[in-house]
Amino acid sequence: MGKTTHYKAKIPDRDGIIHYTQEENATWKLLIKRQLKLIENRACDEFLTGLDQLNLPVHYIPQLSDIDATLNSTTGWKTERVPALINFDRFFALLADKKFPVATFIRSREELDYIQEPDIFHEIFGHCPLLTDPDFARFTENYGKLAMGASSEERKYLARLYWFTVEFGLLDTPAGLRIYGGGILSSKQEVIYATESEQPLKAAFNCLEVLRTPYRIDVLQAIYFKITSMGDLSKISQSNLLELVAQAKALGAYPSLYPEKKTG
Ligand code: HBI
Ligand code: FE
Repeated sequence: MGKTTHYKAKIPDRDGIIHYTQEENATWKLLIKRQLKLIENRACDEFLTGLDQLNLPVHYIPQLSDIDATLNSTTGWKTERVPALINFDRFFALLADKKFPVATFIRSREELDYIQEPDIFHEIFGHCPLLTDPDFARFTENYGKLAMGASSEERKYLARLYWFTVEFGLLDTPAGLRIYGGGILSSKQEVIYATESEQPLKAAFNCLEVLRTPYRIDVLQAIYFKITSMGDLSKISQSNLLELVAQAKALGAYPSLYPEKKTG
């Protein structure tokens, strides 16, 4: 990992405060006001509860310490300021230590609708609300602990598990399909596409299937996997994942569902 970014990480002053420009705060305001409307009746209850608890500001980019206060009081998690995408070793070690990496830059207006790398809006709005949920938090921590000790070959498979849950997971509820994946919840286009388009496949979550399914990071997803409760995630992380990875490896990956070769 550790792909170079063209964004510049924002560094805190000696009091730990990150100073954002008016333009950067206005970008946050544009993004959060738009996303709050889009996720109505589409985000899962656990996400909405976490969003309420975080009580994110609308007019300016929050300080990580504000986010940490809520995460700490709910699940003992905290954020970890990072410059941008970080490599697998550091990423998994942070999750194992109940620390979620948050890049401190925010996307430019040119990339308002879609940014390939995770900026502060994706990480805070997309991921932090669910880190207040005990099941989701436990899954993420267990996932980090497991992936820390995994080989680079095994990590290729485990990245798919992260991708189809934490990033692009769907929840089948009695009230209908809801979103819990942060990659969807922070995306203007994908919130509607994932819940209303007939185009993507929406399969019941099956860990072995997920581990065999390649993905692409730069397009709308061709397939989503649906769990039926956040408790499913805890069970997944307590199953013998490395055994399933070995089975997935022996069975081989499914053909890519995308036209080109770039898959995860
Ligand atoms: N780094 N900062 C940051 N944020 C992420 O979400 C992230 C990362 N590095 C690796 C990574 N995600 C993915 O490869 C996961 O699928 C493992
Ligand atoms: Fe993410």
